[in-house]
Amino acid sequence: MGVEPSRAQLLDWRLALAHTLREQATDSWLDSARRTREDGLKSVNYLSMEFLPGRLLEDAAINLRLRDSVSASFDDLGVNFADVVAGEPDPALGNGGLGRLAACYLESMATLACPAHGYGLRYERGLFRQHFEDGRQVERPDEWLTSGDPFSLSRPATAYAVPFGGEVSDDDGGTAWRPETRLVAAAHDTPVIGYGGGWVNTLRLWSALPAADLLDLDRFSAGDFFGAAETETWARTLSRVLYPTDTTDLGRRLRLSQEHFLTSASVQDVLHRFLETQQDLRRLPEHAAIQMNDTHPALAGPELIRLLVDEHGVGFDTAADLAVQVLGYTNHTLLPEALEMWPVDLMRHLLPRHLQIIERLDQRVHAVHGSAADDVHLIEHGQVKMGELAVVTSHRVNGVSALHTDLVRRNLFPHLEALTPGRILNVTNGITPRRWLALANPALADLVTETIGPGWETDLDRLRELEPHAEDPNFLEAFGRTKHLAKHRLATWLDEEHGIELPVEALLDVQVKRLHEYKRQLLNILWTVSRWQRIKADPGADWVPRVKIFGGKAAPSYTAVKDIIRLINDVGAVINSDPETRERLRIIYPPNYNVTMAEKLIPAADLSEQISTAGMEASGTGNMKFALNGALTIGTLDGANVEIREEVGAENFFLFGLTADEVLARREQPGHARAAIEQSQPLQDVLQAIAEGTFSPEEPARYSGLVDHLWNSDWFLVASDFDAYNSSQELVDMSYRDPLRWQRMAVTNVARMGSFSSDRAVRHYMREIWNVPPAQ
Ligand code: 26W
Repeated sequence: MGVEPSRAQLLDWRLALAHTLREQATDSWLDSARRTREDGLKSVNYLSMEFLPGRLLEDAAINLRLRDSVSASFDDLGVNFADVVAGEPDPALGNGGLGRLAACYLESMATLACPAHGYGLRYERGLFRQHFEDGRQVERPDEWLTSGDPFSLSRPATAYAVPFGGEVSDDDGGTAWRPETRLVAAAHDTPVIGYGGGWVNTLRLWSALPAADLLDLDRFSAGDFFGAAETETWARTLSRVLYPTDTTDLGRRLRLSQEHFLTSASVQDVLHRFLETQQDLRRLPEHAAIQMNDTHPALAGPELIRLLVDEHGVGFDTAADLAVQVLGYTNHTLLPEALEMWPVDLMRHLLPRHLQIIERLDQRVHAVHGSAADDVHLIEHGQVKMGELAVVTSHRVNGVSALHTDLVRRNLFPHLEALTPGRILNVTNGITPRRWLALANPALADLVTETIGPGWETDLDRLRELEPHAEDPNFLEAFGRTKHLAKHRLATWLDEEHGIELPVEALLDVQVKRLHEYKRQLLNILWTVSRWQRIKADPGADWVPRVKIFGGKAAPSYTAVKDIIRLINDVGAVINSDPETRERLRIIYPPNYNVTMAEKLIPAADLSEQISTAGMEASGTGNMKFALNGALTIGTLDGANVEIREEVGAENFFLFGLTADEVLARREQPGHARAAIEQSQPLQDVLQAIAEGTFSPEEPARYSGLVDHLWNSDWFLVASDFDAYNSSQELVDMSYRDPLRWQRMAVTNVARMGSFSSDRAVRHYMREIWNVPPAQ
């Protein structure tokens, strides 16, 4: 860094650490790439519009097995390792579950020595920074690159031209696409270090640059300076910002351009790397697998076909068959508003050649399957259906939990399932135990190693060996101490970062995830008001002190949940300042929930809130992180909750609520919400208080719309599940009053989380989808 150690600032030490760790990883990084090339190993290409890697340096030190020596070295230098890594930005290049899953999977692929590239966009601005003003969410830009990106390398020699717009013409020489413009995709590589450092893969993020010759000199010399720079401006805009929504398909031209930019640059790079060692394109499926992380990269099919046909002279049918063999598609949501559909006109304007290919694929499905495919349409009502396109161009389609995959088969793609039975399979999500236990919860990680020995980090099923210790009071004592330590670490962090005081002796009841009506943060805050009212009604009772911790961002345009954020903060303002109750009930909502905050919050939690309307949370992965860190779950039979409960045992899980089928039935009942409210006095009392402005005295009617909506609509069945949720919460209190019982349940949860390792999930993909043999 060209800095005197004696004069170095924390930032200098952090940049120096990044370069030092990257250097430590470089030999394996080069060796992994060489072995893949020279041994002709098949490699995986994971295409995702989102990656949420979190801070990289401490994780890299752990995976290089250098954490202790790095912190010791800093001690020798009189520098605090924790302060050095605390300054590292948390690249928010994703919205939530989908982006974090991609990061866990990349780390597991490297740990399993599965040759792989992650492909994404290097947004200059990640997901907005969340602030609260007067209890309301305010979004601020996230300039994560200002303090540099020292762990990655820009690859000026690796760049591809990505065409947009223009015309396609058919002549006897075949089809020619004359694009209106081209943008340049420039590569930035970040090493993905496997645990142990023996294998290192690459996360390649593209940023958009104007093609050199794009400054329109004619328009420039004609004085039309803006016109001249238009394409340049557009280029800079393309990889400027991540779309901050994780449920609504906004159908914006820029979003489609970003998706095309990602898939085209990535597929071109996959073909380029293949042709480095191979000639016969028909052998591509033996050397490359491409996984589409939801429909956002679903243009990968048409793009691969385009390149094979237009640039490599392969026949259309051969190209289409090759694409199916190479591609896999993972679906992460059933929400209708999240299923991407692109207007045919927009596709024709931006990607005329791709539209042509999609139309031909649609014809081909009908030619091949005849009337059996009558209900299959890649284009319908003037919209290109990206889900159907992804399925038709993939040899395997998977859901992300057993329940979700069943619903994908039955409700989302029943006609496609019928066409090709067995194409849709389940691969339940997973999480990496390196970041979510070894890094986030060192005290518990050390206790596990002391108790069952090392090695669990890459063989998580070994946690089962903890189970017998659940009967040992000394072990339970030690286990309890790790939770207490995590609570104190959180208290220090909340105080330093947010000036928030945390009562560490209380039951920490945590709900952290994106704000969405189906995740039912509303049910949680309504129950909290009810608990407050009951404490005030009976202050002498033996209430279990609780802290309700919320965390999560709302998509900027999602007003309904922005009201819920405000309600949580408004209720918090009243309850936290109520002398009668504040020692027994508190609400904490630190702004700007992200991977780093999750690493602080999750190890400290006693109770994990996984309370979505059954059938709507595809899987969840936070649920797994909490259980792995010894929190007990209160939840519905939704997503991976179902499988977590099967693993940990019904007696170690606080279940409540309607099942997915009961939800569908209840929605059919007119006035189901009113009926549920009228049956629940506690809920009526809560809605009464909110409606009359108890938490918004300066604007009593602030939440009247929200309350009306509950009485008259309640699509997410908050009212119908309220009493069951309340009874389950009382069971939680009862269990918590018996610390040994609670600890036993908590230890059993930890011991039974082995199958939710992302190593298990990636091995499943390697075997059933990517057909990549485990590395020697
Ligand atoms: C088009 C806008 C958009 C952007 C992102 C639509 C949908 C998404 C994602 C698919 C939403 C998402 O993150 N889904 C979550 O994926 C996780 C990983 O599989 C699951 O665990 C969560 O249940 C699911 O909500």
